[in-house]
Amino acid sequence: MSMNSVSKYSFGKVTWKCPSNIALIKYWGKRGHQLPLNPSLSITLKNAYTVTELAWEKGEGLDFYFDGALNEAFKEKIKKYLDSLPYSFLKEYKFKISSKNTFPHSAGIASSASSMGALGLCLASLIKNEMDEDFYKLASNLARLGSGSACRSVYGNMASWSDEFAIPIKNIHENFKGMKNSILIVDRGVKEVSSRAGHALMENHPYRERRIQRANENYKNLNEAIASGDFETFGAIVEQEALELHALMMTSSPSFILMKPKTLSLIENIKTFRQESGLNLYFTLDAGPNIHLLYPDSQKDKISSFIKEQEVEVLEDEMGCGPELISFEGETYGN
Ligand code: 2P0
Repeated sequence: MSMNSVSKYSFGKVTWKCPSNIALIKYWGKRGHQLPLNPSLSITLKNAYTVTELAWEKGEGLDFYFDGALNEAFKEKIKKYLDSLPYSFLKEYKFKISSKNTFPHSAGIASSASSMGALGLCLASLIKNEMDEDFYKLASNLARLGSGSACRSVYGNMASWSDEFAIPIKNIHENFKGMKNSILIVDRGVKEVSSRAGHALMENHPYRERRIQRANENYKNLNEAIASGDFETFGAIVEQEALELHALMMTSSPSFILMKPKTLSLIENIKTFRQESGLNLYFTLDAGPNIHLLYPDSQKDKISSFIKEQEVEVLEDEMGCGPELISFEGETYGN
């Protein structure tokens, strides 16, 4: 991928819709510049997404609107990000970015994944003029430089990430088509320890090397389960990864705990329900206390009564088909 591409557009605007994603194999810890310690794999969501419009013209400066209002805090973050990108010609543009999410900021859904995914796609539209396979690699790379987990959001269904950009998972058994993701909201509060700080604590973590091995094993076995349609093996690996992520947090120095008592009681209920019903109901956790339930579309009716009994707020989501280009307008030089 050329780092010297120059957009042929002197002014224009582009709008992308990009969903969030939930990791099944967890990215936890970095190497080099925004590269992951271990491979990760995620499901792209459908209902939780960001819509971002990027408008540009010759000049300099940046305005950032979030939910229709100028947002200085986001602007500073995005300015740093744009300045860090290996495309010096971006400095010749004045940008206006307008972004909105379908989900509340503190709902326990990773907003950096969909928002940096959407911005990465917008920038890729400015930099590269053809939406081929390389376009998505470029968008994924740009998203990664903003937030690691975002690089997986530029593809539908499932994606994996181990280097500069994520790639789509090609071989997905039909048992996983339309897989549900119901998010049980345990706590909407702001996390006590950010993911950025959590990643940094992997640097000198006592289980660092074993974690890298384990994630690689889990990654390989999960890919096989996804290809063969083995929902039981899929669920066992996914739950193990979720708990290992939180075990890594608990064994960091300093240690931290993001689960709440309610998280643990819900996990107990899920396990009991699974044993008693024989249904394929599994959970994963993000870097927070909320529970992401995963289950086949074909079992949703029986599982919905279990969910209701938990008496918690629920956000309904499912595996989705990925980002969408909403509009593009560009004027070429000399026009
Ligand atoms: C993931 N998480 O794979 C893991 C699992 C949370 C738990 O990636 O510093 O916001 O922006 O690259 O992507 C959260 O970290 O971190 C995360 P940055 P990010 O989704």
